[in-house]
Amino acid sequence: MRLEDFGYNDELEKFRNENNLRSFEIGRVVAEHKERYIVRTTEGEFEAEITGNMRFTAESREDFPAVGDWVTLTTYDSGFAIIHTILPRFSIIKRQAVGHSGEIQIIAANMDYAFLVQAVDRDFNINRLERYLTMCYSSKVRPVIVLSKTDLVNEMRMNEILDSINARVKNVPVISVSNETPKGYESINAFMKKGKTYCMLGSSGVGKSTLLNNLYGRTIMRTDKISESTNKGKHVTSHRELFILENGGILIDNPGMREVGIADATNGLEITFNRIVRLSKNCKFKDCTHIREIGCCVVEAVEKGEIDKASYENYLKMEREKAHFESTIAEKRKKDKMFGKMVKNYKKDMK
Ligand SMILES: Nc1nc2c(ncn2[C@@H]2O[C@H](COP(=O)(O)OP(=O)(O)OP(=O)(O)O)[C@@H](O)[C@H]2O)c(=O)[nH]1
Ligand SMILES: [Mg+2]
Ligand SMILES: [Zn+2]
Repeated sequence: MRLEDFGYNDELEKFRNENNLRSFEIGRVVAEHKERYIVRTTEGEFEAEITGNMRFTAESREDFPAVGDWVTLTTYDSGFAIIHTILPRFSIIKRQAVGHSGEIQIIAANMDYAFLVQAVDRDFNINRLERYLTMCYSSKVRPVIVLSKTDLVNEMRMNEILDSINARVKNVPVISVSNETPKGYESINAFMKKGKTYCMLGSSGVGKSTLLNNLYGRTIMRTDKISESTNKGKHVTSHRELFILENGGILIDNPGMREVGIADATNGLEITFNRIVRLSKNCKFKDCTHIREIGCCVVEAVEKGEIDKASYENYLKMEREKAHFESTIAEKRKKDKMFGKMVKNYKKDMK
């Protein structure tokens, strides 16, 4: 295997040369199991750990390798390797982990596209789709909507779903597939490009691993039927892993997500709700909340039916979450700073 087959490109090569990293080997993180990484190089697969220094200087989760990362490493004949540096990422998908305030989870690094997979039988939810879109835009990853299990609904329902997407989502490709028939596979295969990296995001049980297995040509990820009692997926996939498909594309399977929290939504909301944000620039008040102010262009457009009301409500909800997230982060920074000062003063006093 050549590095290019795994998505290696000129920019990475340039960085490697400019930073005198040629003495190390180079590889891509293809899987992660609790701080142990599987890294693919031209020589094969290695089980790797990071250097003590990297662990010691890490300030956040982002300073650790993630699936999709390009890293420099030293490999040993035993199949073991040490990771020295993470090459700069051109994109990184993160989200706020459920239950922990401010805790960030890295989903994947260096993704070109994200397949937002929703099953059309009961999983389809346009509000959630707007959340995934926001996550993609703030991560600099291009979104593609993949509607799965199309064999389970009739044409009328299918058109209803497509119409509801068209009403609220602009400029995002939509691919409909069935893993059973297998309708839509030619579209997916035509869409995927050699050397580009794609990841699948969606709820449990929507058919992500089934799609990966079929595109790969054999069963490499375990799948399971959805629970009869809850009608939901059983969270079968529990880790992230990257594979090269027959069509040349590189695909990452992900565990199903329970919730899509809005973490760092910089620019994300502006792109997803681009019409609303543009209109809001003309509101009478600079700090307009677009709820009940006089001279609010957003409310006016909603009342005139120019903006979908449900989309507007989803926007307000996500804006509130973003504000909340930003204030917890600011609070945390303040505390860290205070702690830093305390340590400094302590050191001074010791002298
Ligand atoms: N009818 C139908 N069933 C499908 C389709 N795709 C997947 N399934 C079934 O749905 C169930 C769940 O599929 P998985 O591929 O395991 O789902 P997943 O998205 O990987 O789920 P997690 O790993 O839990 O996130 C399995 O029983 C599949 O056979 C489809 O297109 N049509
Ligand atoms: Mg799965
Ligand atoms: Zn307004």
